[in-house]
Amino acid sequence: MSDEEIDLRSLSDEDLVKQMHDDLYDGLAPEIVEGTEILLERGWSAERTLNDALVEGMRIVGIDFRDGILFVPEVLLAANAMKGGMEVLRPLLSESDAQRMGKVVIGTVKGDIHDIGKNLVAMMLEGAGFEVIDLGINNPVENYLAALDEHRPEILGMSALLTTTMPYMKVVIDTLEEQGRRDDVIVLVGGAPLNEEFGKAIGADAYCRDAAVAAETAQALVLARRSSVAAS
Ligand code: B1M
Repeated sequence: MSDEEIDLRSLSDEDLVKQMHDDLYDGLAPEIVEGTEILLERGWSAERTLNDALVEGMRIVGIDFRDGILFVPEVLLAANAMKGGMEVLRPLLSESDAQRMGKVVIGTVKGDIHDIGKNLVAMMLEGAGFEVIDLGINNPVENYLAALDEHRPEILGMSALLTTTMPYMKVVIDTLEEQGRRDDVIVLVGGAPLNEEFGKAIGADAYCRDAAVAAETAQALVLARRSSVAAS
């Protein structure tokens, strides 16, 4: 039976998830959308669907990309399929009963065009009660500064997926320091090549391992800042 003929609804949960990994690998967006919808209909949470079906599928793509088995055009198709699934999950991940927490300006740094993880973080922050201003990809420091002036957010979030672009986060933080504006905003950083130590070394307020941690950290740091202002 060819892939086109597989009836996704006839598969068990386990086989459907495996099939979705294959479909993501093959960049089949309509199948990923359908698979995502089926898992939700079967009672899977948005988080489980995201992690087990989509993020895990993209992890497999990443391994073969690294090993030279997949190339940029194929990975772009996989990314497009992943985004299709994320759009199905978006209303669930960003729906919020939480109190309004404030604003976040977020963007991928200069030289870097990866945006899937950043988009997920933006969705989860919305779900945590933040208004999110998404600057997109490839942002020079000027973009961040202009957005801070325009929106006066509580939080600045930066994403980088390349070891060659992650040092640019320090350029942004150093510029804030030089301009005497560093204390105006909580700076959160994330992306696959980063770690806790790097976050500390560049002077960020926190490194966030994933989108859920980013949302929790953003809430915790905003609440802590509010209570310290109230106490002073
Ligand atoms: Co790129 N790429 N890529 N790529 N790509 C990686 C990152 C790589 C690890 C692949 C590999 O070799 N295994 C490798 C980087 C190696 C390195 O520097 N260490 C790499 C490379 C080398 C490249 C190119 C240089 C390839 C080339 O042209 N020769 C090129 C660079 C382009 C550029 O940016 N200038 C390139 C291009 C691309 C595509 C355009 C084809 C595509 C991007 C499409 C898009 O994003 N719209 C792509 C993809 C898809 C990947 C992989 C396969 C998947 C990334 C992804 O979306 N992951 C990736 C391999 C991998 O990471 N396994 C790879 C899923 C996503 C949910 O996870 O982004 O980690 P992630 O986000 C997580 C956390 O990191 C965190 O939360 C997210 C959700 O839980 N997080 C944050 C992320 N940002 C945050 C911000 C925060 C907080 C948390 O702010 C507060």
